[in-house]
Amino acid sequence: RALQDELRFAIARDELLLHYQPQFKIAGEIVGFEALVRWQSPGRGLVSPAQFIPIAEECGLIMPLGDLVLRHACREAARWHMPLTVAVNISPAQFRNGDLPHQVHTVLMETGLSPARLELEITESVLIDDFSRAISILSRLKALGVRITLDDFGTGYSSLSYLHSFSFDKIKIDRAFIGDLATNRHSKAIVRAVIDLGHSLNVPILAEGVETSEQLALLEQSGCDEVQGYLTGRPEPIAEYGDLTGRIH
Ligand code: G
Ligand code: G
Ligand code: MN
Ligand code: NA
Repeated sequence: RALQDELRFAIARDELLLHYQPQFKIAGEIVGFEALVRWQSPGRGLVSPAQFIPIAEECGLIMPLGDLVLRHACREAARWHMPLTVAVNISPAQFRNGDLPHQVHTVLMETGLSPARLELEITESVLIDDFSRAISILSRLKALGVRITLDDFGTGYSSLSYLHSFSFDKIKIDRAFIGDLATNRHSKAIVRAVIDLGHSLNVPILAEGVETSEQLALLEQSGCDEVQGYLTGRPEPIAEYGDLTGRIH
């Protein structure tokens, strides 16, 4: 309750900010950034989204919060010197309520960001909720020219039928399988199978949560397309990546 009220004020007082984590081709070329929201609270310090996103989802604040994140990310990316992609996480609640394609269209118009530079990261749970509605929303988003990424793949209710029903532009293997990639032969087998599956479907695979050069080498051997993780770059204010984006603060 208290946190909920604080969060409501935080949105109004502009205490939310975005950190950006770089995503790379396995050979090293930068592809883009994932926007990750943070709450700079006067009382609590820097609060993780793992703490406040679930609360925002429960009380409906995810709608204004999600709009703010999308708007900020697109506005910021439109100013980058290089035409890199920006990936924005979309909560299942944003999918269920409101009109996401209309909202995305409006934000693209207002910010002038090229649709091809925006990637929306969704999880399988949106497809479970209301499958046919979700497919219709995804198709409308695709028609705008934005890219759709399947996030956290391999956790939750991974169903191969989802990959059959919709052409995702990218699949992110959940970091749960990357963490013990070097030590757990099951994780290694799963990661290889997902990469092979992606290639058969013509969908690039990004491994998230890459923390060691050993993991990176194994991913490269397995033919993984892209990587993201603490090894190659932490989530930081975009100013920290000024040399990559051409922005100098
Ligand atoms: O950045 P961090 O690892 O602390 O994020 C924790 C969780 O919060 C992750 O599951 C991430 O996807 C989610 N998250 C981060 N930023 C956003 C956002 O802007 N919107 C939504 N819906 N989730 C986010
Ligand atoms: O669910 P999603 O994939 O959006 O989650 C992104 C989250 O993963 C962010 O909170 C980010 O801080 C976190 N993250 C990014 N890279 C790493 C990493 O190398 N290791 C771990 N443990 N977490 C990471
Ligand atoms: Mn994500
Ligand atoms: Na993820």
